[in-house]
Formats: sequence, C-alpha cells, structure tokens
Amino acid sequence: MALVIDGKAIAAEVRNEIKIKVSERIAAGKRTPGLAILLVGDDPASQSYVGGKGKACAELGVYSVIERRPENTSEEEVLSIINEWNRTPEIDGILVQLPLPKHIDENKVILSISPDKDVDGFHPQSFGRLVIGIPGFVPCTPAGIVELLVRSQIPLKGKHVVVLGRSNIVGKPIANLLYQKNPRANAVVTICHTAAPDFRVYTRQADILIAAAGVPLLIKADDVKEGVTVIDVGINRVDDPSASKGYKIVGDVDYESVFPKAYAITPVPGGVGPMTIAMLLNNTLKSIEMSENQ
Ligand code: BQF
Repeated sequence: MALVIDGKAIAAEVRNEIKIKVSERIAAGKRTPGLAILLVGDDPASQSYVGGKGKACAELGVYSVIERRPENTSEEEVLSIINEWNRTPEIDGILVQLPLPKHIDENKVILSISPDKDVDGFHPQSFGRLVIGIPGFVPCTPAGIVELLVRSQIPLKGKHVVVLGRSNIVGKPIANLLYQKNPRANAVVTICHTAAPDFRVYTRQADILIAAAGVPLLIKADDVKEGVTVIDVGINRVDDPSASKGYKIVGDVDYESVFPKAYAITPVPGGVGPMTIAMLLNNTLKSIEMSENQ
C-alpha cells in the first residue's frame, strides 16, 4: 500500500498560497504580476497546456496575455514579439510554449528572453544559477517535483535519487537541483539515459526514482526496490478504444504494477502535471518581487 502523492491537491494548496500573496499585493496598492504566453502552431496538447496556464492566471488574479500565431510564423516574428515583451513593464514573465515548429531555433528563442522574465527557467543564465545554487528561476516541472517531495515529507538527505532522462526541461535540471547542498535537496543523484545497456541496473538502486524517459509504462515492479518513492513525469498518449476520445494518458511508470512495492508514488494524470502550472505562477510572482528589490 503506497502513499499516493496527490499532485492535484498539493498544486491547489500552492496556488492558494500564491493567490493570497497576489491579493495582499493589490491591498498594498502594488501592481498584479503579468504573464505573456506565445503559442506557435496548433498542436492540441500545447493548446490545452496554454489554456490551463491562462485559466490558472485568471483564478489567481494574475494578468495574462496569450498570443497565438500560425505554424508558418517566421523566427524573426517570434523574436520580435519576445523583444517587445522584454521591454513591457507590465509583463513580468515571458513563456514560449514548446515545442516550436522545426523551422524555428528553440535555443535562439530562449536566449532572446530577458533573463529577468524567464519564468520557464530555460535561459542558460537560469540554468547556470541553478547549477551553482544561487537564486534564480527554476524550471517549473523540476520545481514542482521538489515541492511534491518536500510537502510529502519524503527525506532527501543522503538518499539515492535516480533520474531517468536527460532533457533540458526535466532530467538535467532536476538532477542538478537534488544534489545541491541545501535542506530541500542534499541527495546522491544518478542520471540514467537511453545509452545505458540496461536501465534496471540503476533504477533498482533508487530510493527515489524520477521517471522522465517519455516511454509509456516503461517502469514495472521488477525495475524498482521495495519502499521506493516514484515520481512519474511521463505524459504519454496510448490508444484506448474504451475511452471516449479513443486514447488515454499514461505515465512512464506502470502504476498498478509498481504501487504495491512503493512507499509513495505519483499518479498520472494528477501528479507532477498540476504542479508544473502552480510553479509557473510561483515564478511569475517571484519575478515581480525580484524586479521590485533591484
Ligand atoms: C495532469 C508539457 C511535455 C511537453 C511540453 C496537469 C499539465 C499536464 C498534466 C500541464 C507539459 C506537461 C506542460 C496535468 C504543462 C504539464 O493533471 O496530470 C497539467 O499543463 N503541463 C507544458 O506546458 O508543456 C509540455 C509536457
């Protein structure tokens, strides 16, 4: 019987804390934080994510602007939109929904975002700060994972965290966060990726397994040790004729199989995903607070 880490409930708690801080700002005569979002193309998942972000802003009293552009938008146009937002004082956070169309250089776009408004935490300056361990914008999904672990009172000090996956968005930042020498980390971290001849050699040693491989139901009971805490970052669409949409969302972890062996586990959906949105709003609030303390 595992502890189910209820990301939906914990995210609601985090959002409520932010909502209170935003209303306190307004009561003190201060400006509300502002978030600008750029969505290029019509990928259904991206549209849904952007919709969720806009809705969360509205519920918390955070100002938001969403610019939607067609798939064939030029890189120059994207850079010009960002450049304008960089210079707009009411905009505290700039988010470009990824992935971008193939003809646009993602790294170039990320570099063009002012590091002071980098609420996704993807700018090299934010990543450098994270690695060094000084304050800055932490990418939302990794920040959400730390928040889930801390609020669920999962000990991290000296524990062996195994990260499956090495993306710039999840694997690299979460690994670098969790080995830092601070009370919200201090773990021993192993990064495991597709070049490993057998990932089980690593995952079986994990006290805490962070599955961010992007492979549906990859992790089974045999791949983990008794008492493991499992954070499932996967969001995979698989065919399901019995579902109304013809598909369902599953994680990288075979939840039913791993559950009996786990100390704690996040579900998909309703685990890490909702925390990603909550931490985006937290970063937007952090941005306006930082701009006032210059
Ligand atoms: C849930 C994302 C891959 C690539 C680009 C709630 C989200 C997801 C799931 C969400 C994600 C994933 C986002 C749930 C934002 C997380 O209830 O389980 C919320 O909106 N996410 C994104 O913006 O870009 C992505 C995953």
